[in-house]
Amino acid sequence: MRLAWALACLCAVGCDALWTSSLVPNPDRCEVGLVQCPAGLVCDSGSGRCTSPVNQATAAPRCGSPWRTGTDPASFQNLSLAVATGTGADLASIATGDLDNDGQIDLAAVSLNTTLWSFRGSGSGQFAPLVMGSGGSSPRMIRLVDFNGDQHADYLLSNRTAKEIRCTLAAADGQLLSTSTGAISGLPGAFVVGDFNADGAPDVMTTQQGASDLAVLYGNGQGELATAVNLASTRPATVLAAGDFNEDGTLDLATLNTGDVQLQVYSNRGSSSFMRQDISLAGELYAYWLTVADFDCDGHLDLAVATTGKNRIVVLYGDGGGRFPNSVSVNLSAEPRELQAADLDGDGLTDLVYYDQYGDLFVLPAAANRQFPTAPQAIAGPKASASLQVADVNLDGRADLLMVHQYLSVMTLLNTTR
Ligand SMILES: [Ca+2]
Ligand SMILES: [Ca+2]
Ligand SMILES: [Ca+2]
Ligand SMILES: [Ca+2]
Repeated sequence: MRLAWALACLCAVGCDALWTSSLVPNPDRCEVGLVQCPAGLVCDSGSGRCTSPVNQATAAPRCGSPWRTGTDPASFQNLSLAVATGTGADLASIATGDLDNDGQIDLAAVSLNTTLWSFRGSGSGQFAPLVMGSGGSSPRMIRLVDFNGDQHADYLLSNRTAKEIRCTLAAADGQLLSTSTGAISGLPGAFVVGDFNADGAPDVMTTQQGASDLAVLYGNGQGELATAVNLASTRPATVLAAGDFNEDGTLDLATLNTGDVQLQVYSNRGSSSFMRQDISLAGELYAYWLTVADFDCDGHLDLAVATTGKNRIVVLYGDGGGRFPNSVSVNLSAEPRELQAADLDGDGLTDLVYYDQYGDLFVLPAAANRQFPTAPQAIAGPKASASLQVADVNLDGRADLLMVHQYLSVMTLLNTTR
């Protein structure tokens, strides 16, 4: 942890560097807990660079140097965290972030009975209870993002029965402070956080069931969200991912609606204007999930889409101009569900991880030249039921996995790849 492996893989990105703390400090280089960043910046553990809190959440994933010492497939150690949710109160969503600003990754979870829990990370992959509070009516999704720029994460929530996005500020010790809400026209489904108007403060892009399909809520940097702006000419969506696909410096959006055979890419033209591009998934039946990363190390963001019916993962390679002219598809053994990207086997290339309709987890390792030479590799252990996340919870430079297990507990899979 102290030396070479202190760099983390977070937010579905690959590690891009391997160095030790003995190197000459570079002003924009950092290591979580070891080399501090200047005031106002935070250490992006994925890249090892000091960055604004907003850009940390949306920085383009990169390919990087290998960190493994052998050639074995990715392997994991199971750690289970029981969460007392109460009868019938399924865990709905989990999120990671540093709530108490101690440099360790903390965990938050919400269940359908309105309860919000947070857990303090020990740095070893274990979590201890930190705070319990209300997540509002029937929480659906939670994310941890610093919404008021005080260097520690706040709670961002959507609910199944309220036409709003909630932001609950956290104190320096993770305790819940004030809650503000941003009104939207329909019920929120998925949302994604990013700086869509490039003012340095994080914003929220959300779906709205039963209303104009997508809306953006601009953050004021103080922990408040402005009333939503409905986007014109959008399509229904169930999964959102953000990235600068045309490399013009503005954050764009990719969406899919589960069951469609196409996805949408929205190029951000500023002033809440987004130009829609429909991308047909030729030869597929139903799109289910998507994630964003640079899978072929050409510096351009790509899209990975999980499809059902024919049960495949389709990787669409971006050209850096907002188009995705080439693709590769991989056959799976069962229907995929949630899909995430990270370098899980430590070879420097960004891999895919997903769970299927049975809850079984698989890693699909990437190789050079857009190859996926092996079939998806099953990860032995408990089954996943929701909210698959990637974070380096023990800060050893290896991307770990977190997920809801049987709607009752949070399963952490520590990456033990050598
Ligand atoms: Ca852009
Ligand atoms: Ca690429
Ligand atoms: Ca890899
Ligand atoms: Ca780790």
